[in-house]
Amino acid sequence: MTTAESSTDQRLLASMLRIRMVEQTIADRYSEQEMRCPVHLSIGQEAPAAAMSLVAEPADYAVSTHRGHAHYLAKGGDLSRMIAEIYGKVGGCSRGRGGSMHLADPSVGFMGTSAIVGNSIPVGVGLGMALQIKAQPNVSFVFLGDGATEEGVFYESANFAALRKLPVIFMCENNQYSVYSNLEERQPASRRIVEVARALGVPALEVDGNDARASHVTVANVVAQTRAGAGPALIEFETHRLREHCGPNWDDELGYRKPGELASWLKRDPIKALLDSGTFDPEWIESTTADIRTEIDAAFRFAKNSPYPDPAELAEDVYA
Ligand SMILES: Cc1ncc(C[n+]2csc(CCOP(=O)(O)OP(=O)(O)O)c2C)c(N)n1
Repeated sequence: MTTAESSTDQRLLASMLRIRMVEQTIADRYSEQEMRCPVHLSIGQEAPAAAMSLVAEPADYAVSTHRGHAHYLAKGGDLSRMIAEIYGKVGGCSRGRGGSMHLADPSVGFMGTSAIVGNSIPVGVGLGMALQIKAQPNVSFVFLGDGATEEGVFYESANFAALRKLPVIFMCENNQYSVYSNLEERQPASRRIVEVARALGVPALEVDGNDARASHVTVANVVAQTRAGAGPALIEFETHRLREHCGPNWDDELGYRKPGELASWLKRDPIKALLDSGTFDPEWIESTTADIRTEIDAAFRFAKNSPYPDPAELAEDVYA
């Protein structure tokens, strides 16, 4: 079966499996000490990215955060160049200067990620404005976490997007945590992100962010409306990161999660959930995972074989 003939379920599963296997490989090889930048894995949070991957067009834009591997891959970013970037090599998508938190591939509309929480939000809104000025029927996806909605720049950006009816879709992955602090410790219980967005004039929807099908339907509907001129929207995906905030490990022993919380989210793993609720041909799963494994192995080979940037070029492209 060719990709074009694949069912929606297969495309969602293939996208999530690819993201998961890439990040799992990063986690497995991190202790080799060759990836010398911090990594923020989104293992457990693959569904929103996969949903976007089925809907986004190459001419759409996307920006993301420190936790951006999934979004880069889902928007069509080159895997080999992402791994080389994490290895700090010149073949990386930012020529080895940025590492995991500074991924960009403008050739597929993936315009960047940033380590500064909230920093990429106005960039994504600006990209939406550019699309509107050029009367292009495309959208700008702005991935952000629940923590980023606490930054002032979120309010200014959402307000401006609403005021100008910009084609911007705020993809808020609410994993409840900002590093080690639960949303309950950071915001009044009565305050909901969707309501904050609505109060700013941005229509907002909530969806189970571990349900890939529901996430896909929601993103598809919202994108269709935005392409038709409805203006911005926010989608809040309820989800959970299964690994530590920064790094390859599990961290339940730190005790900041509520007792039993991780275990309950493990049961709701988005890949497991889709596998359990769909009918997938085992041979298709086997060949799909084998293809992904081959692609990942080639990407790590490319990264390892790429040279480090020339120290003489250290000050090039630096703006201060
Ligand atoms: C402006 C700024 N403040 C604080 C930090 C430290 N910091 C890095 S990631 C993070 C948590 C962000 O949480 P969220 O936006 O929900 O994303 P998540 O890590 O959950 O994906 C914080 C506070 C930072 N990098 N930038």
